[in-house]
Amino acid sequence: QVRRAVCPGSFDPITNGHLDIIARASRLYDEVYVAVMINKSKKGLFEIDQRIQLIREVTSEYANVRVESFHGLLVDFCKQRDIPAIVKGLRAVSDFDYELQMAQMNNGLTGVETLFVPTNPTYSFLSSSLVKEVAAWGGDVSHLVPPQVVEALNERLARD
Ligand code: COD
Repeated sequence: QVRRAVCPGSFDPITNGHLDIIARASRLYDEVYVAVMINKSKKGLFEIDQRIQLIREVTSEYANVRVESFHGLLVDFCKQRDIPAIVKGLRAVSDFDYELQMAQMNNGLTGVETLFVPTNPTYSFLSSSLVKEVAAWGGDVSHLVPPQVVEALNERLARD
C-alpha cells in the first residue's frame, strides 16, 4: 500500500516555509502531491503555471514529490488520487482556528485526515503575502525564498 499525502496551498509564490513542510512530508510519505489550488476570486501575483514551474524547480531534488494544480475542492483532489492525508504547516496559534475549521470540514466531507507539522521557527513569521509586500518595496527577501523565486519576483515586479 503506497502512502500518499498532499501539501495544498496557493503558493503565490512558494517560500522557504512551504518548502520546509514539503521536504518533511516527503520523508514521511511514499508520494507527496503539492496541490496549487486555484481560487478564481483571488487573482494573485503569479499565474498558476509559473507557480507550478517554480515549485517543480525548487522541489526537483525530492523524487517522490509531484506538483499539480486543481480547480475545486481539496477533498475532491484527494478522492480522485486516493490520498488519505493532508499535511499542513502550523506557524502560530493565529493559524490554528482557521486550519482547525478546514480540517474538520474536510474530514466531515470525505473522512480525509489533516496532519499538522509545526513550522520551523526560522520561518514562523513567513508568508507569501509578506514576501510580496517586502519585495514590492525593494526589500531583500533572498533569505526567505529560493533563488529562483527571488528572480521571478524581480522580473514580475519590474513589469508593474
Ligand atoms: N511555514 C510552514 N508552513 C507554511 C508557512 C510557513 N512559513 N506558510 C504557509 N505554510 C503552509 C500552511 O500549512 C499553509 O496552509 C500552506 O502552507 C499553504 O499556504 P498558502 O498561503 O500558500 O495557501 P493558503 O493558506 O491560501 O491555502 C489555503 C488552501 C488553498 C489550502 C484552502 O483554501 C483550500 O483547501 N482551498 C481549496 C478549496 C476548498 O477545498 N475549500 C474548502 C476548505 S474546508
